[in-house]
Amino acid sequence: MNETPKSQETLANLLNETRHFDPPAEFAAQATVTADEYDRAGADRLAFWESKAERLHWAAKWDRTLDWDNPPFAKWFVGGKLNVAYNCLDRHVEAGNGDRVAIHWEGEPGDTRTITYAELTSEVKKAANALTALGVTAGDRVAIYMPMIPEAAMAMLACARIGATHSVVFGGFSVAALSGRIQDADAKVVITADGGYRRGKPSDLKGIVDDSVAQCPSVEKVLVVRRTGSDVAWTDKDLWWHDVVDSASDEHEAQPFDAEHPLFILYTSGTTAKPKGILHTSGGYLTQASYTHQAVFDIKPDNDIYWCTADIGWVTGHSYIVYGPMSNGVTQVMYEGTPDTPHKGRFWELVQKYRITQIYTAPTAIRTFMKWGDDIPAGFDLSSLRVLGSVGEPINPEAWMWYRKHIGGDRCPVVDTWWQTETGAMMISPLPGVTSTIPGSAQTPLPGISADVVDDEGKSVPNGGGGYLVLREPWPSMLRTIWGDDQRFLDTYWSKFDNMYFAGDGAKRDADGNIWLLGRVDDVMLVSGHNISTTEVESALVSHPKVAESAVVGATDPVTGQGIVAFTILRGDADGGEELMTELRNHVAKELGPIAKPRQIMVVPELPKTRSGKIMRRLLRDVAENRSLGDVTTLQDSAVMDLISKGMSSGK
Ligand code: 6R9
Repeated sequence: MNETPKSQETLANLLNETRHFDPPAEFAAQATVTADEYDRAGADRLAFWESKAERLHWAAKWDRTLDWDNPPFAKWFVGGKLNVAYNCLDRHVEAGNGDRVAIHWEGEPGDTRTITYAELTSEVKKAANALTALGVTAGDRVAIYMPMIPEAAMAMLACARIGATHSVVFGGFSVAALSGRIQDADAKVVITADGGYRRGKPSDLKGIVDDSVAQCPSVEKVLVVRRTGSDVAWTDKDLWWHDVVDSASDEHEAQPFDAEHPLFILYTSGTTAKPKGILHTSGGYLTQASYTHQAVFDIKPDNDIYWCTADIGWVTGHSYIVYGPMSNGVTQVMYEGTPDTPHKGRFWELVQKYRITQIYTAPTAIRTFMKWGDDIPAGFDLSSLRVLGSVGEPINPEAWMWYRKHIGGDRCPVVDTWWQTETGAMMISPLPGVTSTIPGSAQTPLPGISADVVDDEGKSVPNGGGGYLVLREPWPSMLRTIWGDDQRFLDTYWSKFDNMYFAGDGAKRDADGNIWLLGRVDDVMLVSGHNISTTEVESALVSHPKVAESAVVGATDPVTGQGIVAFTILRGDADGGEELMTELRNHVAKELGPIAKPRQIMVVPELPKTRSGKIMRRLLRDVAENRSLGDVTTLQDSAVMDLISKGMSSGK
């Protein structure tokens, strides 16, 4: 009972996954990226990344690929100069592709806009001129607090074009979150809108900006896009976007900036502490965002219609709505609203309408679609789809299988992509034309990436072992520091192990060396001396046909140290009586072994999630241990916690 916990002690089940899916022969035959990329990257990693940097336009070539003289402070493509916005816009127009649609935008109420690369270039040039006229110069910070409208991407690209560093704050965050982020970055200008549509209602963005700016003396001007036409209060710092941008000149020559010029700051909230301003720079970031987007989605800009369902306020929106897709010159769909407005088939209606070829979404969305039922996607023509991507959390094997079957028609490769705000771009993922995919595993570091799973001492674990996910070598799109806090950068990521980046995620290797992500190490449970990952117990529950979604936490237990408590959403009309609870507990024991049998299973209507869809287990631990709730400011819907706590106290 009192054995010392070892990170390499693992449960067997996820490693026993025997299902795998080879890329279809026709897909492999036309794939943009082939198996030899791994060989080339393995033979000479820096030469490989140079060849990927060469996919971009450089005004001056670099003279050193990587400067790692002062680790962990990396410099990539040293001496090189480029303009990130030029790479995403003008060069496609100059290559004769100006008439290609850049964005098919769909508003939640059903209004649409179609914007070509030529039009987008011209709008961004105007916005760049307008920002310059407002006194924004290279190196200044600009906060962007916007709904999912094309102007959000235009604002980011206009900043990039003039070398201003953008800090996008998710348009659902509070005054406290927005003002804290504006202050931390000392932003000079805020770009926002009068509102945006979510679930049929206009959101109030401008009011939150007003209250935030009142606490932020650094802000000189606020630029407001008109989206909903709602009445908004007006201050002497405010300017309408349509007044200053529409009248600006559409002539603007992009100046090249240093490869290490700061491109953006993006705040990650972490669990409790002050948000960390993750700093990304230009040349290395764009190189990896662009290459991974092309390789992992098999992008063919002449034919594809790509759709990433993330919000622009998250890193996924930065790298896989703006910089990756636009540097590749592909056509994409951008959607303003929620998946159930006005009906639960909205996503699939969009796939059918635009003949979408690649979709990139999150496990939380996939599990929600599973819960809503197979017949909803079955009512739409999804035959245009070629590749299905997942990001944000470990994807349970059953959710992966559902995605493949009901969305991908058993035809499309599923790519589970592991990465973080800090990594800037994808790090571990199958390649759709190369990898034989396995449900639930992100599998293999991408070419040029050195990921590993290590034990407490930092030694690689053998196949079959588990431990911590680390990155052994610097990568082009790595964070450069935490804005204004180098020491915190060192402490958070580089102090646990020597010369390795600590990602904060637990992971395992299966018998063939495939990597399985097991969730944040803070969430790992310790039951009778055994480390058990929340992900594994959740996946075991989701593999039961009556369970749609589950979140598992360890609650203090006088006998076992921690006891496993599972919060579970049932599928369709399943009834959550005692009998089913016993069946589910036994199901987990059968799948994972008796040690993983939950002490208690609670049926709940919803789970607490962050606004980017990650389960907030910390709050469930508070409920399971009868504590008052900790910080709920990043919660998507705070009413959810009342529902869960009520169910708990009535013993349901
Ligand atoms: C891109 C993004 C990062 C954390 C990361 C991990 C989890 C993301 C995942 C995944 C398992 C995947 N995560 N992708 N876990 N499999 N494919 O989500 O960035 O918001 O910074 O979150 O998300 O725990 O450490 P970010």
